[in-house]
Amino acid sequence: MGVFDLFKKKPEQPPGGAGQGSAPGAEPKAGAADAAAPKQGLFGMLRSALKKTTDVLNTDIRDLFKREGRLVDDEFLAELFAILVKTDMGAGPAGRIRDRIGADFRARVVHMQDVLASVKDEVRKILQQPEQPIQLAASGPTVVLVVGVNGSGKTTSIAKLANRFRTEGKKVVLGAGDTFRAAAVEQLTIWADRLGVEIVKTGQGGDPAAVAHKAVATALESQADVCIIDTAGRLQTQTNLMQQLEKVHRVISKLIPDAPHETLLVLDATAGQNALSQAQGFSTAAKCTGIILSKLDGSAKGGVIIPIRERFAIPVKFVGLGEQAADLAVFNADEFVEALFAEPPPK
Ligand SMILES: Nc1nc2c(ncn2[C@@H]2O[C@H](COP(=O)(O)OP(=O)(O)OP(=O)(O)O)[C@@H](O)[C@H]2O)c(=O)[nH]1
Ligand SMILES: [Mg+2]
Repeated sequence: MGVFDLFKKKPEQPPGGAGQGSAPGAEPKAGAADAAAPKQGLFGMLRSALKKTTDVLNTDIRDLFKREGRLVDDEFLAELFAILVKTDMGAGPAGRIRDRIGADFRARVVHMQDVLASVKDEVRKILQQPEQPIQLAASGPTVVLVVGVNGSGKTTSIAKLANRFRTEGKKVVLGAGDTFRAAAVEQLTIWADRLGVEIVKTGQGGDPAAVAHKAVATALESQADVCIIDTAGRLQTQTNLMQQLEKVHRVISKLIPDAPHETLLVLDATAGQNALSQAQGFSTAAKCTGIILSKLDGSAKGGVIIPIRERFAIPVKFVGLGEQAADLAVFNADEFVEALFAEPPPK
C-alpha cells in the first residue's frame, strides 16, 4: 500500500486491461507507435495517470476530518501516525509528516486543506531530486541496460525510451537480450518495426551477453547514438541470473569502457512493498543507476514512490503512464506532487 492509500478503507481493484494481468510479452497494442505525439501535455498525462491515487487521497483523507475541523492534539497525531505507518511509506516519512503537522498546527482546529498543504510540502521534500534524464555518453553510443523482475514493464519501457530518442532525432539500436522466451524477442521486434529502429537478436536460448555484445558492436559500427538492451525478467534473489547480468555488464564494458552508461531498473508501481525489495536487491547486484516507475496509470498506489525516493540513492528517472510508446515522462518531483494533489474537476 502506498502513502496515499493512507486513509483508505476498501482495497482497490486493479483496473481492467490497464496493464496488470495482461500477459507479459503480449503483442504491443495496435496504434502504439502512432502515439509519438501526445494528445495532451505531459502534465495532463501525469495527472490522468495519477487519477486513481489522487481519487483515493481526495476522498479518503476527507473522512479523517469532521466537517467543523479537528483539534490537533496528541490523540490526533497518534491517529495520523498509526494510519501512516500502516501504509508502505515507512516510519521515517510517517514520523516526519506527523511531526510537521504537530509543529504547524498543534492545539489548533484544522481543516483538511490546511493539513494537506503541509503533507504536500513534506512529500515534495522527500521526492526532491535533481531532474535526471539519461546520462548521455560524451562520445560514441550511449548504452542503456534495462533490468527488473518478470512483467515489470521492461520491454514496453524500452519501446518508450526508443520512441523518445527517435523523436529527438537520435539513431537507436535495440538489443533483444531476453533470449529466454521466443515471444520476448518477437515483442521487441514488433516495437522496433513500429518505431523504425534497428534491432539485434539471436535465437531463443542464446547467450544474453552475446546479444549485448553484438548490439553494442552494431551500435558502434553504425554510429548509433543510443543502444538499449532488453533483459529477461529475474528475481533479485536468483543469484545465478544476477551473475548473468554482471557478465552482460563485463561484455559491454569490453567494447566501451564506461558502458553501460545507464542500468535502469523497471519497477511496477502496482507492486507496493515488493517494489521496495526489488529496488533493494537490484540496486546492489545490478549496479542500477536509475529507476523507471512503470504502470502509474494502473495504480492507486502512486505514493509508493515516496519510500522508493526515501530509501534508495538511485534517482527515479522516468515514470510510465500507459502502454503506448509516448506514455513516458521524465520524473519531476514538483510536477508529480502537483499532479498528485490536483483538485478534482468540479462536478
Ligand atoms: N498500464 C500500463 N501498462 C504497462 C505499462 N508498462 C508496461 N505495461 C504493460 O505491462 C505488461 C508487461 O509489460 P512488458 O513490457 O512486457 O514487461 P517485461 O518486464 O518486459 O516482462 P517480461 O519480459 O516478461 O519480464 C504489458 O501488458 C504492458 O503493456 C505502463 O506504464 N502502464
Ligand atoms: Mg520483456
